[in-house]
Amino acid sequence: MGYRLAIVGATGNVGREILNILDERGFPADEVVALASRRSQGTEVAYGDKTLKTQFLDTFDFSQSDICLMSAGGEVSKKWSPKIAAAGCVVIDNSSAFRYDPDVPLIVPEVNADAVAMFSRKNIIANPNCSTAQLVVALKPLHDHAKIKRIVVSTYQSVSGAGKEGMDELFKQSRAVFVADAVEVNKFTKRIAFNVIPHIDVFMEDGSTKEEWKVMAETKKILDPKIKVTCTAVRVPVFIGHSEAVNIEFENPITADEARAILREAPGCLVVDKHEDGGYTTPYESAGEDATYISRIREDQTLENGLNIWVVADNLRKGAALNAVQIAELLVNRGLLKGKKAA
Ligand code: 11C
Repeated sequence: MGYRLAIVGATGNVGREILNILDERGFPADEVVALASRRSQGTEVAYGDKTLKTQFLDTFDFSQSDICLMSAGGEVSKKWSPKIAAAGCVVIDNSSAFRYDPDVPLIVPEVNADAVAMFSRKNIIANPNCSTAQLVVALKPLHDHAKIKRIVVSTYQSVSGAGKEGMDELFKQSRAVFVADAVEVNKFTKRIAFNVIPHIDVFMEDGSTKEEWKVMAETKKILDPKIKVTCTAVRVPVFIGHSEAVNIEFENPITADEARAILREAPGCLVVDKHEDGGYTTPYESAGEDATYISRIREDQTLENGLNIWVVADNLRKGAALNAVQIAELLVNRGLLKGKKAA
């Protein structure tokens, strides 16, 4: 028995990765349809050893689909997700359009799988921001053990978080620097090649950026509203893989050795933490991998119960496509799609 899937935004960074992951994990799909805007209609995308020709989103009949994996940006989601959901197709939405809606579950399966049950209120499930997904995978087992009071997060986010245009800009600017050409700035606010930019998404009234706000709001919604979160989000000249330096203050005592042992057993986590040259994970090594890597686990001597950790993951996979596919698997494994259009 399989399911009918529609992938909206199939030609983008995340859409292509969703198709790869569905194939890699052998998702039980009887049909996978790639959908895109009129501009990308007809573009071919790979799904395992098959090639799918993208169809036009606006004329597709979603009443025949079981799950729509939506990754075409907030505006497309706002317009289309409620219509698709009303046609009886469950939407797994990768944009921020519905994440903060109390009637929409925001799911990271390793952390709050049970919250998926409320999806039927709107037939929409939200996928978190990439920097939040990897963060909560690492925090959840530590929170269960020693109760987190406050976290201070600094992110080091790759350019693929800003889509293919972000990757193209880093590539073109790096080449321009090497051939002593003029460096053009289009996608980011300043040159990203051989630089870092402390600004992701729009500015909020209090001086923080929307990306920083998302990390705070989403961590609270997924993990625990009582945790205090402060974040500085920075774009770095890395193609794939977000990194985070996280300072954690706990209610109860926890040693670095205990944290290491807990994280070694935790779902989705992979501890690489040797106190020697190269005994940690960098974003380059995380690209193409599913795990959330945790390194540099150490006690913070300036706090009563404090730890520092370094968290790295492939932002296109755990931060987006993989998490979305894991949500689809959750729906299937819990029998939540039964009685719909399963063939
Ligand atoms: C970035 N985290 O790296 C962003 C991309 O809310 O899903 C994902 C934005 C989002 O630019």
